[in-house]
Amino acid sequence: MIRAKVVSMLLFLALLMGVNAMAQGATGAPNIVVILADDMHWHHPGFNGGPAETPNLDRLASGGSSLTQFYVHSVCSPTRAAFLTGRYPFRNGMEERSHGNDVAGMLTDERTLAEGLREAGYYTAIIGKWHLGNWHKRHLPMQRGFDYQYGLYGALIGYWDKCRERYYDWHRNEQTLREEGYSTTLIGQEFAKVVKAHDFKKPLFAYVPFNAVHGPDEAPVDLLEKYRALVAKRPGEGDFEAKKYAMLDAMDQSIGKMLGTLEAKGVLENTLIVFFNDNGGRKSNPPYRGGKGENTEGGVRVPCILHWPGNVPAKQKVDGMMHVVDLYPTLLGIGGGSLDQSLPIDGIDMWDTITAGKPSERSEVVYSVPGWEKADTGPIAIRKGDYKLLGEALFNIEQDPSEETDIAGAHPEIYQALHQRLLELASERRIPETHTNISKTIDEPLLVFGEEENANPPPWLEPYVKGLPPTKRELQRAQNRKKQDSK
Ligand SMILES: [Ca+2]
Repeated sequence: MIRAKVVSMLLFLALLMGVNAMAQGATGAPNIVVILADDMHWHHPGFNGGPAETPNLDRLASGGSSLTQFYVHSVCSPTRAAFLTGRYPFRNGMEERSHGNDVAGMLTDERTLAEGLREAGYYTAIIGKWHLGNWHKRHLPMQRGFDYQYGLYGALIGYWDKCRERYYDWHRNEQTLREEGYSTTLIGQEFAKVVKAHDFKKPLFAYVPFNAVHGPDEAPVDLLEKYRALVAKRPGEGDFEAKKYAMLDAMDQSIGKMLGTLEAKGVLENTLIVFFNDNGGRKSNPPYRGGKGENTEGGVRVPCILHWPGNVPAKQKVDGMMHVVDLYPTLLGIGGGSLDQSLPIDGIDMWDTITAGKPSERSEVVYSVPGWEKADTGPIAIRKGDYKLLGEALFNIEQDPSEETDIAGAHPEIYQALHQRLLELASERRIPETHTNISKTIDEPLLVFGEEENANPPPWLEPYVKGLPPTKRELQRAQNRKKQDSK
């Protein structure tokens, strides 16, 4: 009897280990899911005390570690390029945003995190917003290390119509995709589909950059009504906040679907989930000053959460200074990838800082380097230790995180040294690709992003984009013409 019990227990253990080995994949590396928010305000999600209902993000935050000094760049493309290459935008050609109607993209000799993880045995998928070049094939995700692609190449699409102005921007595996629905919901659904279909003998790297809560401010009606009722009771808030809360709530619901799918597939326990925001929100980001497009803390200091039960401590705050470039070596390290590459890496592997209390080795963060007038990374800015040079001002971030007191006059030597350092870095800049309007490079009309897709558009596309209601810009133009005519 006892022996039978022991045998059945051993069998059970073997089975458990087998299941575990399967969940871990053949390489033993965890799945890595990186979820990115777009233009989220620091103080909007529940885990930062905000009124938007974000139970799923709150669950990740309380079950994982939160980085309290995690820095990005002040707008979309520079942050995304830094994340995927481990290198600052002044090196990878993405100081200037990839604009909507634009042929330029991230320099093609850069190695991406997706390439590194694929080399290490991962299946790599991007589900969401790319924004590192939306025209030439060489810039698109499937040429930059991703086995699977879904979502938009650029930015600013309508959440329902998937168009920026009258340019369509929704694709699966680099084919133009007609799909009804709200993009935030669709991204969560697509992730679920990919996870359900995936054989986890191979670990999964899924990069899931939502276009929420970036403009245009479009939210599902039921959520909008809910938050309009809420902001009516909150002095100083109005429709802007109601829409942003509603869009964030919708994103959180999609994240809930993602977590549920990983759980149902039995792989959540062996999945490292990273959540961060690409730049500060457009309005205010208290307790920090400023927001999107600025190098004040409100523009570049964003929430970052890591969640992997049993491997990343729960309910922990990690205060060491980090920059988004650090995720590249950190995630490659966890995934068993190589850091052997010709281009030098700015990132530092922060795994022991996040999980084992090791002090952060990062002493410098570079936000914006002088000498490139079209850079979208904002006024020159660099931080070294506690001090941050921001344009003509100097702040002690440790003592004055809200950047209220300019101490440049009191510390001319620090001010000079930081300027000098920025000039040194400027001499290391790599020249980006030339930004040119796509329409100037083609004879046929621009209907959809992706050069090959536009050359062979599906039959439904032209009537679809022509049938859309007038855009804000078109209405503006019509109004201007009217004014001209009446003169
Ligand atoms: Ca953004």
